[in-house]
Amino acid sequence: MMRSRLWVMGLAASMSGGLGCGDEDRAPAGSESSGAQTGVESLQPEEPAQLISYECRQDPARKSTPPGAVASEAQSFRETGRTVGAAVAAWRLAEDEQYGPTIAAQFNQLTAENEMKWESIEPEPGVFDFTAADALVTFAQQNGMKVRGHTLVWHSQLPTWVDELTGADAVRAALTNHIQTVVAHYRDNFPGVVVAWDVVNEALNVQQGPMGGTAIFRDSVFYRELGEGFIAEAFQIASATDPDALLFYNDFGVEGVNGAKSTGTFDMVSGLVAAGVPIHGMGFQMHTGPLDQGPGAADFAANIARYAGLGLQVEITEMDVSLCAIGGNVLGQELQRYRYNRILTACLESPACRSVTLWGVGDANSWLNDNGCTQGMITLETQPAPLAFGDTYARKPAWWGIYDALTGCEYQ
Ligand code: 9MR
Repeated sequence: MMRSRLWVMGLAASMSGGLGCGDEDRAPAGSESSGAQTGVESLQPEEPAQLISYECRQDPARKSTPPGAVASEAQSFRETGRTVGAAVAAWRLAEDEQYGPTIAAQFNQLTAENEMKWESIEPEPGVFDFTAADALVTFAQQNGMKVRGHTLVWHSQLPTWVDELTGADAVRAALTNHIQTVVAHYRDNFPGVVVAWDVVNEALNVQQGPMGGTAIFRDSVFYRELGEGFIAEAFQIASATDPDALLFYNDFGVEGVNGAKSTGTFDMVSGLVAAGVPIHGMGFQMHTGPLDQGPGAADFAANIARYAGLGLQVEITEMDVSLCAIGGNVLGQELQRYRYNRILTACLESPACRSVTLWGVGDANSWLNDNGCTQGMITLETQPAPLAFGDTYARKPAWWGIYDALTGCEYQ
C-alpha cells in the first residue's frame, strides 16, 4: 500500500507542478504503518488499482484498463484495426530474437530508423546499397505491414560527398537522382509496401533574437544551393516517380499551434499547398515528456485541425515519452501511460490522422539511450525508458495507455 499512497501524493504534486524525481523512494521509513498522513490519507481508495482508473471520455461507463492488467495473446496494437508503426533497426532484427516477433505481433507499419537515410543508401555518388533497407521492407511484406520511407532529403546523416557539392546544377542532379532511384526501387520491387515517404525532414530551425524566436530555413547544402525551392522540387520529383505514394513533410517542435517554428512550418506547408506542390501530409515527430505540455493534447488537436483544414493528412511519426524529467517510478510510468493516451487520442480522433508511430519498440532500443538522462553537467541515474515495452519486451503501463487510445478510450 505504501507505493500507491505515495503515488497519489506524487501525482497531486506533479499535476500542480511541484514534484521532483523519485519521491516514492524518499519516503521516511515506517511511514506506511504510522497512519499519520492526515488529509492526503483520507483521500485514499482501498485498492491500488482504483487509484489509476479513469473514465473513458467517449463512454463514461467504460473505465481505463488497469495498468498492470495482463494482456491476452490476441490483444495487440494492430488488432485494433488502426495503423500503428514502430521505428525498426535491421541489425536488431537479425540479432535479437524477441524483437522481430514482438514487432510482427503488435505493429502493422514500420519506419526504417536509419537504413533509408542518404548516408546508408547512397554512400558514394550513384552507388546505392539497399541491403539493410530491403531487409526491413521484406520483413514488413512478410508480416503484412506497410512501411513509411524515412527520409529522402535531410541535412543530417548525409554523406560527405553530398555536403561538399557546390553549385545548383550539381546539387539538383544529386537530389533528383537520389529521390528517383530510391523511390523507384521500392515502387518496382515492393509494390504497395512503402506507402508513404518523409520527403523532406526538419528543414526549419529557430533563430533566437532579442525579440524572441524566428523560424528560418536550416542551413544545408540543399538550401544553400537551391534556396527554399528545394522543398517543392523534392516533392515534385518524388510524386513524378511514384504518384501513388503519400508524401510528407516531417519535423519536431511543431506539434503545438504556438511558437515561431510551428508558425513558420504551418506557413511554409500552407504555401506548398497553395502552390499546388504534391504534398499529402504533415508528420509530427512527437518526441516528448510525460507532462501535458510541449504541446498539451488540446493544443496538438488544434494544430492537427489546421493542417486538416489545408486538406492534408497528419501522422504522429516518431513518438516517445522520455521519463528523464520524472524517473521511472510508479508515478513516471503512470504519467507516461496517460500522456501516450491523450496525445494519441488527439491524432486518432481526427479524420485526417493516417497513422501513429512509436520511435522504437523496447526501452533498451531507444535512441534516447545514446545520451541517457544528461542535463548540462549532470547525468541522472534514471533512464529515458520512453517506449511501450520494457527492456525485455514486457508490456509497460504505457502499452495500456496506447491500447486504450486505439480502442476509443481517452482517459479523463
Ligand atoms: O533514432 C535515430 C538514431 O538511431 C540516429 O542515431 C539519429 C541520427 O540523427 O537519428 C535518429 O532518428 C531521428 C530521425 O531520423 C529524425 N527525427 C529525430 C530522430 C531522433 O534523433
